[in-house]
Amino acid sequence: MAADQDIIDPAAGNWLFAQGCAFERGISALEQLPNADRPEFAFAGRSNVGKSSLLNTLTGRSNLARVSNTPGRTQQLNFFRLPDAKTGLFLVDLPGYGFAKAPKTEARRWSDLTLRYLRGRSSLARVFVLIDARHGLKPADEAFMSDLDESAVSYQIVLTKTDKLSESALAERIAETQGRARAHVAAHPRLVATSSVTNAGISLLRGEIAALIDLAALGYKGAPKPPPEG
Ligand SMILES: Nc1nc2c(ncn2[C@@H]2O[C@H](COP(=O)(O)OP(=O)(O)OP(=O)(O)O)[C@@H](O)[C@H]2O)c(=O)[nH]1
Ligand SMILES: [Mg+2]
Repeated sequence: MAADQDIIDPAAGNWLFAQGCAFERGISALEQLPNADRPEFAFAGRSNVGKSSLLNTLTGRSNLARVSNTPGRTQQLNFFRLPDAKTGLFLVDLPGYGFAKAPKTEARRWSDLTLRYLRGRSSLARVFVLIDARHGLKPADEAFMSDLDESAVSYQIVLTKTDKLSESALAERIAETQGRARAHVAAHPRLVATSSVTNAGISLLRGEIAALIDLAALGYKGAPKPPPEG
């Protein structure tokens, strides 16, 4: 598959995420969306899966996106711009789904807004669907992924909290999740296994984003070339 031939360059990703990041706005209605004038990467997943933590770790900012022990904390679509100073890309922290304790009407309102955003956003480059490595794909994740399949919104699975698993349990989880993702037409074949505690997979995930961006336009010169021999 062509996607497997993509070249992921963690160094380019690390460069991109060293350029500074800032909060753009939080929205609770589609009319409040920023202009679709740059590539956008959205982070979705069940409540408490670690979306906000992952954004903080990616950007190296410990409190850029709010992290909470209280599921359902992120109730808006929160936009962050990267780099801060130039037009580069948007990162979007989405409200979590599958949060049983939220009032039904409110939960439905958030998920309606999120789905309408995902289906209609022309500048959306990729959705990262975060899955807790301890739990794997749950029915709510499969349902969300099927929604994205039907709307032809391309997404990539990112395992979170891999620090909570032994190496062998993680290898099993990766194989199992990848196998099940193959049944989903819009799922990217590569999976990224991450931890916001150990930083595992963080440079790789930055590289996935950098691969879809015009880095030269942001001033990236590439890795320095070794001097010619002789
Ligand atoms: N061990 C471990 N804990 C993590 C990791 N990432 C997040 N957590 C913890 O998981 C809890 C939820 O993290 P959040 O980042 O707030 O999760 P969220 O997906 O943004 O949650 P909502 O906004 O409520 O949907 C917090 O207690 C985090 O400290 C990780 O990689 N490893
Ligand atoms: Mg959050």
